[in-house]
Amino acid sequence: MNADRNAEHAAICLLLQNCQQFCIRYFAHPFSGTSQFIMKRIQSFFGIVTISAVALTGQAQSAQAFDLKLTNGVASSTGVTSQGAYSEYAGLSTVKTIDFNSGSVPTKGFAKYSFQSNNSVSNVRSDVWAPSGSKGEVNKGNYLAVFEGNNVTIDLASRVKYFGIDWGAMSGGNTFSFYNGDSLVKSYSTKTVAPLASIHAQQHGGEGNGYAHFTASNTGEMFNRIVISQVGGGGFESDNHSFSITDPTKSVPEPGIMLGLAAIGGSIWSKRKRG
Ligand SMILES: [Ca+2]
Ligand SMILES: [Ca+2]
Repeated sequence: MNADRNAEHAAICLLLQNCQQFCIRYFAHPFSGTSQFIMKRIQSFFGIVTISAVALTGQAQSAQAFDLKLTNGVASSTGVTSQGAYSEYAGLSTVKTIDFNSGSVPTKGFAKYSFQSNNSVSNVRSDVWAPSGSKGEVNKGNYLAVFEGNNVTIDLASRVKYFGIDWGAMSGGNTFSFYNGDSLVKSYSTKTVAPLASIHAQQHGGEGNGYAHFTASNTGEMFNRIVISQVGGGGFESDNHSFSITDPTKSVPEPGIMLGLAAIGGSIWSKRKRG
């Protein structure tokens, strides 16, 4: 009996957590008024502590290597489509985002940016080569550009599991390197990513654009330094960098998963009414 009860609690905990993350993703708020009322009634009925779901989620998704996924990204949290694509996870409280719209790179705070060489060619700028929006829209804001002979190092105040980046006008030789201190954890180049891009922006002559999500699967792969460099001709254009100490990709289920979890919750609810 205890095992059954624990399984029910675990399923409902997961449902509650995922409902919260669903609301963050689609309503840019942890709970809308209606969903908050429903959540409180469910919690009251089952007497549940939602922290249990965090542990359950972690157990359910563990064996995975350092990963790269490319999506189209989304509009800004306020629906603006002329500032490039943002991470689907940018609305989470655990995710920090840098949009470069101040006109320069941050040199203090959680993420400190520095150019290897202070030539004026690699810089924060605004022009037609800015990474596009999630549907290929022209980005009219400032973005980060790096060219051959230079690179940008991002030093982080603590190790993170997640880095997201609007990567635009993909050119051969764009390179990412992830470090833990001085130890290289992982490296990626255009060759790996460009074939995955589904946006081919007209303003970039058809070059690939997309939102890249880099995630470490365990603490051993966490990183605190990222180097963005350009090998050869062309430029490395990026915008809307997002960082998270935890892995946000594991906390936001797709709508289909939400429906499945809702079905589990409904089944348990019916069972309780009958029993
Ligand atoms: Ca920007
Ligand atoms: Ca480029």
